Formats: sequence, structure tokens, C-alpha cells
Amino acid sequence: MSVQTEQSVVSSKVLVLGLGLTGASIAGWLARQQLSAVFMDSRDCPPALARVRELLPDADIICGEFPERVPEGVTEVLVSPGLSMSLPLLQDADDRGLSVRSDIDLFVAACTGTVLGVTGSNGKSTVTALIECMLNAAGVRAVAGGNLGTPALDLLNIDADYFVLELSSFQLERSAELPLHAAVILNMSVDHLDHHGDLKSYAAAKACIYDRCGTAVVNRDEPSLAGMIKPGTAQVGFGLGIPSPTDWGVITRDGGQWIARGSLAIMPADVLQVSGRHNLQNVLAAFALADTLELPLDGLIAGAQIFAGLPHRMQVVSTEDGICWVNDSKATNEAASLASIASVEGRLILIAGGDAKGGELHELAAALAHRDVQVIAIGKDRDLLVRRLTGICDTQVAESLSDAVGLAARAANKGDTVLLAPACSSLDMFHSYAERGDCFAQAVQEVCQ
Ligand code: UMA
Ligand code: ADP
Repeated sequence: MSVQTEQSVVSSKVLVLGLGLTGASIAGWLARQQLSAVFMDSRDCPPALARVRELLPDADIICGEFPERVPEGVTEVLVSPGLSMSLPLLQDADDRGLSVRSDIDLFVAACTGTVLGVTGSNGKSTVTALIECMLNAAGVRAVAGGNLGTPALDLLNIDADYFVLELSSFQLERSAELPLHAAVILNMSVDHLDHHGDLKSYAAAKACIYDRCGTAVVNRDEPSLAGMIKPGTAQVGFGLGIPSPTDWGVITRDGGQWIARGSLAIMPADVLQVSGRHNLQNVLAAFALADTLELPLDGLIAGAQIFAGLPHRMQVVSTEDGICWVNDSKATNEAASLASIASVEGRLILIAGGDAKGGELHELAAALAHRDVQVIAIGKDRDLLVRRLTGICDTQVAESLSDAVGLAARAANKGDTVLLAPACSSLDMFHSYAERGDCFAQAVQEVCQ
């Protein structure tokens, strides 16, 4: 790996940490402005190494264990989301009073369009993609990205007037106050404790999204979230109950549930293609956020109706022999798994486990206590899961996801649902939740043949 000389390091002022998707997007942004930087990644061969070399052939790139001190001459550090803010290198930057910023800070400084921000423990990607769909259906040029996949800075290459950003707690914790047109914290539950240390720090990171937003969209079903909004900020609420005059909620019309703004019935809930209570909350949040742009409601309604959901979220992969096999691999934490379990009726065979990221899985056990359920535990924290479920339900252990699917096929009868909703991250066994979902779908096809 090319370790640059001290001389070449001191010639650059900006230090970029991380050569992943974010690092590559920062390299692209620098290249477009004919700027350069020093790049560092603690991995020997980071994923975007070749891409950054291609974009910035003259940049210094240093791979391998980070030094404890920022190289002399550096005045600004741009840090990727996956890195811990407690790295000695970042502590040193802090001690020296250097500017430490994120790609999101660069994005909002450069973006001339209107930006909406979405965070929360669960539902971020669904709501972000749904808003993009609603805005495009309303006839405006909108793009979505951020934690969703396309790094924020890459969105600047797209001709659009509206930008919908999914923002993770990692991105928010290292960003300054973001001038968002409107922002939402969808919900708050335990996640990423291995990164943030405790729920308080995790919640504090999420709360930053409201700091400088024009309108704060707030989940009325989680009253503690309203306490995160600075006094004087305009608010719009959403929730599953009957809404106040300016909020979004659910009312009954002609014997059915309707999405409503105040007393105005907007659309029947049963025409949505996404299912479950949690997705109804997601649609309400998307309406509340999109409506701050004051676009024609007809277009937003059309977008909500055509949105079919994202892959790996409650995706039915087979209904062979009357058994419904559902891929909810994106249920990477306990609350997500609880939401998908709650949206399944009848006998359930649940495949769960992986890396619990420091979570204890007590709530999962409580939610299964009164269900007709059999659990198949996989991954690094399968023993934790088995301990939690002892005395609650029948639990088996599988060595691999395809073994788990085999066990589920033997246990399932007509009318049952087999649900992959792991309540854990996939990274102990797979490269991503998507790879885990694909592996599940493939194994299901094999047992159903
Ligand atoms: N890493 C190192 N050494 C380094 C740099 C990174 O070991 O020097 C490791 C990190 O610890 C992490 C991995 O490499 O395990 C990726 O980190 P990164 O910061 O390079 O990530 P990017 O490839 O830039 O992708 C990031 C987001 N990833 C994370 O926050 C971990 C992506 O979200 C996001 O789509 C992308 O930026 C574009 O904005 C993914 C994610 O898992 C989907 N997000 C978490 C989540 O949704 O729960 C927060
Ligand atoms: P995120 O981007 O926050 O991870 P996604 O939209 O990708 O959220 O959904 C991930 C999983 O979270 C889904 O598969 C589902 O199990 C669960 N989920 C989605 N929306 C909600 C919600 N509003 N409340 C609780 N759980 C949800």
C-alpha cells in the first residue's frame, strides 16, 4: 500500500477519512472543483481505492491502521459515517480545534434545491423512497439518497429541484446544524448501541435533524420525540389516531380507514400496496413531510398509491403450497422485527438472529409470548436468542440461513407464514441485509421446487 511521504501529506489541507461509498463521493465532489485531499482508510484495501485513484490521480492515499495524530498542515477533516467519532485521530483533530465535517455538511452547503430529511430507527428508507415517488408523481423533479444508498454528494450531479435525504444517526452525529426545509424523526427504539454506547447518545444524534429545520414533522404516537424540537419551530404531526386540524392521521369513512389531513379525507388506506400498521405510519409521515412543499395533493396521492415498497422489506417470496414465505431481512433491529411480526396473522415460523449489536432482545421475547410461533435461531447471537425464548416458545438452532429455511419447510403447514425478520444485523454472516435476503429467497425457491 502506498504510504506517502510526510512532505506530500503536508501539502494538502483536507483529510478525508474512509474510502467507501462516502469517500468516493467526496473524491468526486473534490474532482469537480479541481481540489484534492489526503485520503486515509484503516483497511488495507478499502472498496473505493481504485475509484478514488481514478478520480484524483494525484491524491495521497494512506491505507492501514490510522495514526493517532492528524498530519501536520491539515486544517479540515471530512469523516465517513462508518467510523467511530471516538477514534484517537478525531480526538486529536478536536483538541487542535480543526473543522470536522461530514459529506452531508458539504451537500447542504452546495445544494441549491429544497432538501427534506428523514431519520428514525425504522422506516427511513421506505419513507425516503416513498416521498421521492410522491414528488415525482406530483410532477416535480425529486431525487432521494443519503443513507439510502446514493451518497448525498452524488445527488448533486442530478438535475433536480427537490432532494430527499435519508440520514442515519452516524451521519447526523458528525454534521453541523442542517438547513432542511422539513425533517422527521419517524420513531425511536434501541439500535446501534455498539456504535453510540447508549440510547441517550443515539437519540441525541437523531435529534440533530430538527436543529435548523423549517418544519418539524413529529410522530404524535411517540410523544417523547416532540421534546427534541427547538421551541419556535413550526410543527406538523402524524399518527394513527384521529388528527388535529393541521395534522395527518386516520379517520373512518364509509366503514373504512382513510388517511386524513385534519378532517379532510385524503385517500382510503386499503388502496395502499404496502401493508401493516407500521407502513400506514410511514405513509402518514411521508404525506406530512411532502405536504410542507404545498404541491397538488392529487399527485402526492397518486405516488402513494403506486409505491409498491422496497425489496427485503416484507417482501413475499413464495406462496407455494399455501405457505407464505416473507423476506423482511431489513428488520435489522428488535423494533423492526416486532413491527413485521405484528403485521403477520396466524401461525408464525420466525427465522431470527445475527449480530444483535448490543441489544438484549427482551421485547422480542415478550412479543412472542402469546403467539402460536416456532423460532429458528441463526448467527452470532443465536444463543442469546435461545436463552431469551426458553420457556416462551419452541426454538431450534440452525448453522446457516439455508439450514434454517430447510427446518422451516419441515415445520410449516398450509396457512402458516415463514418470516425472516432477524432483529439483528446481517454482518456476522453476510456482506449486507440484501445478501441475507437474497440467500433466503434462493433457499426458499430450492425447498419449494
Ligand atoms: N471502515 C473501516 N475503516 C475505515 C472506513 C470505514 O473499517 O477507514 C468500515 C466502517 O467501520 C464500516 C464500513 O467500513 O463498517 C463502511 O463504512 P463507510 O463509512 O466507508 O461507509 P460507506 O461505504 O461510505 O457507506 C455509508 C453508509 N454506511 C455506514 O454508515 C456504515 C451507508 O449506509 C450509506 O448508504 C452510504 O454511506 C451512502 O450515504 C449503509 C448502512 O449500513 C446502508 N447504514 C447504517 C444503517 O442503515 O443502519 C447506518
Ligand atoms: P430503515 O431504513 O430505517 O432501516 P426501512 O424502511 O428499510 O427502514 O425498513 C426496515 C424494516 O423496519 C422493515 O423491514 C420493517 O421490518 C421495519 N419498519 C419499517 N417501517 C417501520 C416503522 N414505521 N416502525 C417500525 N418498524 C418499521
